[in-house]
Amino acid sequence: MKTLLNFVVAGTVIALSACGSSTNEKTADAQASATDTSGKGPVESKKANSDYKPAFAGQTRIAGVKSKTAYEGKVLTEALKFPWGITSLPDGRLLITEKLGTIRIASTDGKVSDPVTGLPKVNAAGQGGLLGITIDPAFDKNRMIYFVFSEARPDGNNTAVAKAKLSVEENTVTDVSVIWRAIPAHKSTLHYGGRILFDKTGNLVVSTGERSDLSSRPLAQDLKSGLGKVVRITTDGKPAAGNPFAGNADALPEIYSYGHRNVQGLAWHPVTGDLWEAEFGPRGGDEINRVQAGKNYGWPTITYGIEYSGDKVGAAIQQKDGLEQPVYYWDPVISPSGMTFYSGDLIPEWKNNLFIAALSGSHVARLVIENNKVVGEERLLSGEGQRFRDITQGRDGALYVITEQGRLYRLANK
Ligand SMILES: [Ca+2]
Repeated sequence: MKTLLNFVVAGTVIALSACGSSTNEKTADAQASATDTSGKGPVESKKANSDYKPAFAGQTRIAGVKSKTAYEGKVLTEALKFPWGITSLPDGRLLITEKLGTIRIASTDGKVSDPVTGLPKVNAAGQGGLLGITIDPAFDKNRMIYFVFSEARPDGNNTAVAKAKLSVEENTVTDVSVIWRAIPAHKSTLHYGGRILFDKTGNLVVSTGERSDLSSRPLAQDLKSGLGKVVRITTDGKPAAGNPFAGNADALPEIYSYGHRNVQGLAWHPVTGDLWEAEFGPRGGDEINRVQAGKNYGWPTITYGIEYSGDKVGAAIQQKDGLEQPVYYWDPVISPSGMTFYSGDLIPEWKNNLFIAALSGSHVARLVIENNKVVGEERLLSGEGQRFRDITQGRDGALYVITEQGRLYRLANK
């Protein structure tokens, strides 16, 4: 543990590279923006790991953009311990998971609660632990929360989803039940996926990973496995109605999309209603995808990355009929974890942009998106030296970002 964590700097204001005064833009249209994307080089200047060519112009290293609005990232607290997932409570406070198996509630002025008790035991080895979290749309009435965690099983570990009721006093949870598990369990502590969101129909979408090993990697393509998938389930963990493989005896009916490597980012586009995801590639293959029901996102058959050893992945192909191309990819990687679209009013020029918490990239990526394509990229908070783990839009229209080192930032206009 870092002694730095004991040094609380609540209220510290960190001025960022904001330029100029507030923009005069009144609104940012759904699929169009006033962002100037002309004549600027990409934000990435490092050499790529591979010489693979993108499938279309702009699929990687798009033109850089710079926010015109003066913004700042304010450190609200440094008292969190390896936070992993963040979501808003109805009153605007923030519900935050910590990897080692705790949940805390933070106020937007940086006060952090004691850990909530009663949670199931998590297997926090490697990349595991207590992961993504969301609240019930009717939380005000039922106080139900839903979370993903890595669970030790007799025959290995798996990604599991549980629900529980947060006590009125907010110090404990009751009625805990595990509602879904990604089968099969596997003896690995890597690639659990772990995000969870409600969809408009009141069902849950959950992301998993393929557990990293060469032996489990092909299960991303196996429709009888929950590994390397996005699944859509009811709040009781049953397959949701209308899923693409319903009635197919050769597929798990909870599967929504497949061929994923390790999905730690899920977000709804505020205008189109589409589900978007971010997944970790190998060396040089991080991706953003627009998730459509029943589609195959290619891993490990196609990828823009190479093995960490420098070897090629499989047959070293990047494009194949029937396999979806990523909307965008990074080489070198940024390690995209949690993400959210911005739909707030505080910074109109950010409306409908995608914000991604990057771990190894040590920044928050801002992607300007038009017609389902990335047209501009900016790196925010890149001078902070933090590994960014998750980001959510608060009820006040600001972005709240957590870092592996334990910080909670409020990212908004000055
Ligand atoms: Ca892919």
